[in-house]
Amino acid sequence: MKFFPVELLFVCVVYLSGKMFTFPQQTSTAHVKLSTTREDFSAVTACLRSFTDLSRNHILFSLATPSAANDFLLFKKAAAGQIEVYARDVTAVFDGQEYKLNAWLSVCATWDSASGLEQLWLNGKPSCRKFTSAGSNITGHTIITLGQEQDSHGGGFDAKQSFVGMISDVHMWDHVLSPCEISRYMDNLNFTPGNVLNWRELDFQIIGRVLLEEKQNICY
Ligand SMILES: *[C@@H]1O[C@H](CO)[C@@H](O)[C@H](O)[C@H]1NC(C)=O
Ligand SMILES: [Ca+2]
Repeated sequence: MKFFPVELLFVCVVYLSGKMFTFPQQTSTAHVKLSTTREDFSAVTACLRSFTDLSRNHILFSLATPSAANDFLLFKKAAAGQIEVYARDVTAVFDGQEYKLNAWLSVCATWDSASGLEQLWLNGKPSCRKFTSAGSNITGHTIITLGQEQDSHGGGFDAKQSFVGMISDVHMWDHVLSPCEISRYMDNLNFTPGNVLNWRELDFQIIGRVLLEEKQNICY
């Protein structure tokens, strides 16, 4: 189960440990759609590992609901070191991030509606804690995409914001993980998998040229 022809719509739940999605070209169509039946979030943690050589704007994680296209979003800006995290359509920019090209990066972002605070974690390092939006939940039919950024619920893609490279180990929780739990994810130790998205039993659809491949282990 390695290659999927272009334009094939593929739906399944697979044990994805040791695997990655490869997004091999810039398009405004190719993406992975992640399914969840959960619809009401008062807090979120999303984590993934990514590998890219893009220095332009690009999306890492896009969660949209009918009322907010940027309900929860991780976005790498073209400006060096800047990563944006949106919650409820409001963004905070995290600057000075060591976003290396051509390397696997571990990225997590948290938000909770009680305080309205977000935090970004990159390769084990926490960011400042910043305010975006408090007092309302992420509510309504949730569509999560990898590879494309949603400007509308499930669509509105822009090739210039697409992701090219590899993504693995995607998890999402309905609460803010403790710093210790985030460190365990980042260090690839035992951690409690996501209760909204769990890479080990991910429910997904591939649309367009995205490949599910084995992660490459380099021998020294
Ligand atoms: C927000 O979400 C939480 C968790 O799903 C839920 O318990 C709470 O009732 C929601 N609040 C509102 C105002 O809908
Ligand atoms: Ca966009």
